[in-house]
Amino acid sequence: MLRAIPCTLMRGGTSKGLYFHARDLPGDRATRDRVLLAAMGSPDPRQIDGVGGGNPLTSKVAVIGPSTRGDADLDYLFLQVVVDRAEVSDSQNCGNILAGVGPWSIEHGLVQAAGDSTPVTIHMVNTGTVAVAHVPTPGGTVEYEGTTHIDGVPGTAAAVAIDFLDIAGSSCGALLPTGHARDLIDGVEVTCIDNGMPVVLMRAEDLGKTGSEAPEDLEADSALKSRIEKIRLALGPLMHLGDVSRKTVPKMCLISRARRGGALHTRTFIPHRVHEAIGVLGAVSVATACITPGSIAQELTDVPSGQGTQTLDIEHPTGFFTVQMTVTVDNGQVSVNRAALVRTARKLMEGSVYVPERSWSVP
Ligand code: NQM
Repeated sequence: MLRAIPCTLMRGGTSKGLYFHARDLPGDRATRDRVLLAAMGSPDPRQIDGVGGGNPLTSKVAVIGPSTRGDADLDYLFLQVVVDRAEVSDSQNCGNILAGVGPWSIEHGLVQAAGDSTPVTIHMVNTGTVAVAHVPTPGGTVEYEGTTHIDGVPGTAAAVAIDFLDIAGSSCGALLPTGHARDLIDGVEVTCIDNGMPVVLMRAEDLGKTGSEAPEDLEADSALKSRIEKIRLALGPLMHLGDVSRKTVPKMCLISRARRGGALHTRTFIPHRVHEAIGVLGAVSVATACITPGSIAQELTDVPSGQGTQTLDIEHPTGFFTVQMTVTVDNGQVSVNRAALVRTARKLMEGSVYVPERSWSVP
């Protein structure tokens, strides 16, 4: 017997996943995870028996429900369904899947459209932080089509502008989780930073790379991957993330000087596959590192670290990710009060995902 679960397949930014109403999933976490593994087809590198696309970027889930706090319109829990292991992780947030949450919530009656652009205040449950997404709603309905292009997605769509407020230390408790702007781990100088996403920056050249290698070439380098994983595991506890062997954070970012007029060039391990672009909150953390005194990013960028509003283009394998930040500097301490960026989203399919009835029954 198969059980039908209502959901929507959507592209959010450069990611894709299933969007569920919280009431449609089992309340028990272990059962919920079994159901999501069955829906996506994990564990299996091809996810052939499910709707996942065989890549972390297409094996994602948004669970959306009424807000549990007074300052938000709704709750958004992000779940990463691991492709090749029977694991579902809530250890990270996802700013790309976030781009579809506002449109989905308006279309599913959780938020009323208001004028040509509807602001939706979203409580991001994974990190306890808040984002405001501005959803185009001309004539009171969500508009997905438009003229905005984001790198990593062919064509154009309607812009969803997103503001992040006060996201420093979202998972690690502090912007610089180790207490320093740089650390030496396993002979490699790193900057650990969390402005929305825990990220470890490493100079590509310190690991014998130029920093502009193709993602598949980096993934094929098993010696490099082992070295990076060793550094990641050592930094987990120092970044207050504990044992990260089964977590999808921190992300590991190889940095080098900009090649195309941007602020910095990047290749990001998320953490075992290499991103075809860069994550949203990952990009915000990297942009923040560029203006953080003493970080290894600052010495590789020409971006000045000063007060006010700055726009940084982070270079990645398929283009640029533009982050606008409002910054204050106090006693040499940098604070990003607001980070703003633009994404697009698209509703792809709506209906039910079918899972074996046994995945829903508690063993
Ligand atoms: O950093 C990939 C993505 C992400 C996460 C990852 C993201 C973010 O591109 O906010 O969007 O780093 O796992 O969807």
